[in-house]
Amino acid sequence: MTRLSNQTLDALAPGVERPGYDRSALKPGLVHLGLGAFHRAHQAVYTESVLAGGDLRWGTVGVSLRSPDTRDALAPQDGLYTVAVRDGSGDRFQVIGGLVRQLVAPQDPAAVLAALAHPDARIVSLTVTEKGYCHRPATGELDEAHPDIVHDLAHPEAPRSAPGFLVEAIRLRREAGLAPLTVLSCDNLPSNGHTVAKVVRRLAEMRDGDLGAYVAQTIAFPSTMIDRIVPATTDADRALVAGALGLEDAWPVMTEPFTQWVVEDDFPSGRPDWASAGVTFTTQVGAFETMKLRLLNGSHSTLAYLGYLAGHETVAETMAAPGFEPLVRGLMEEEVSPTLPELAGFDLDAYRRSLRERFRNPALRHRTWQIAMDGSQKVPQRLLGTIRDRLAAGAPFDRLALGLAAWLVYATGRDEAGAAIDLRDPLADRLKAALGAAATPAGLVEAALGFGEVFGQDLPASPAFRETLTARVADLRAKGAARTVRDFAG
Ligand code: CS2
Repeated sequence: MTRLSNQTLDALAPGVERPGYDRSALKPGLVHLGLGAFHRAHQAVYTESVLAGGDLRWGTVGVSLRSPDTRDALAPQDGLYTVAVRDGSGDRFQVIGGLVRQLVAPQDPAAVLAALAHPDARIVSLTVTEKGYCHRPATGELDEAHPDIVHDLAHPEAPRSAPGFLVEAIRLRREAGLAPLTVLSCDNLPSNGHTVAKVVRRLAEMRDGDLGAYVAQTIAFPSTMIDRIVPATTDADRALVAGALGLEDAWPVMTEPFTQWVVEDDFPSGRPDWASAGVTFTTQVGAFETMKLRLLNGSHSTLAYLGYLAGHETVAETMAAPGFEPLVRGLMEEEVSPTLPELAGFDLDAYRRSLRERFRNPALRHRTWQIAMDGSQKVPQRLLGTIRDRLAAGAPFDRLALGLAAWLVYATGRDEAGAAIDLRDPLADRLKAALGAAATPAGLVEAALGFGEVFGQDLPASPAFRETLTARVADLRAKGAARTVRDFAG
């Protein structure tokens, strides 16, 4: 089958949306670090609509920080790829044209720095996942002993980490007298702008005090809340997209109709008119972020660990199993919502309902295993912050504790039948060794609480926390996840 490319765009099946502007006139105004499916199905779609409106300053140079796979798939397609939007009622296909170049950082760090130091560049955005910030999840401080950070201090001209690239790019632009880049984190972290600012400032300061001061005074780090469910693409998805396009696309992205982007408006060097594409600009990003992390991602992780242990492959399958829907509903309504900051005029009830509907989307195969990845980096902002607030209020948190208990069981690296779990986490080896060796629920909790970078100092010192968590681990060990969830629903 013919491959999607500039040459073959005219052969696309009618009904597939495509770029109507002159791609060769695009300027590289945006550099994106972390060219994964999420970016391609979210920020890139908003930007595409700005390009369609005629402002061609905002082409994107996409950078993969690790693997060449995305570049290898998209380069032969001139950077074109498809976003397939799916739910139970139908599919929509859009070919995105805004990606002007794809770079692979480990192969050519100098090319990445050149893109970041290009006079046309204005914004560097990031979807590098939680672990890409090289911070300590419990405190948000730069992990100064992180091997990539140690490397980047020794070899600042050929960085490996996202903070390393940002600091060197900021230095190069300053030296060349260019407009400062705005750094736009689009990862699921609380106050993601503050988080990235903190690590970048610290790293700059460690290189040179003057550069640290320049970062603190000059660089803007707006916070954002980003939301769209984007499961990993499968071969079946590729076949479906090829059928719809009449052309082969080696790496389309699959997503849901829902999309949301809430951004703090702090772009001293300019930005695309994303508001015209549906982005909300507000000073209240923090409240949106907390709401989304605790309701959506907190429920997602709970469904992922419990669902995986109960033998369910996808989120939709998990939602359909007995007890899960009421568990998630109770988690959101009774345990999470009372901890959320006020958002005037926001219909929280409709939001919670739409989340449950999105989790049930039958057209997306969102694997529990995919969401279960990197628990040590996700659990602090998804579950532990909420638990802290519940503890402070003297309020119950049994469902939150059940989700967390399921992570502990999952992180032992053995499922309920004793089979090995493919545990993906930067702390995987340490977690498996420490948790896998525990013989009792209390021992498992004790071993887990030894991970101070996840639990901090306060939670291990709370008897109520230990007790509730131990009781939920005991439930899972005695009855298994499926029964425990069913019993919880009453
Ligand atoms: C998910 C998120 O994989 C995960 O951890 O919880 O990627 C989730 O799908 C997005 O945050 C939705 O916006």
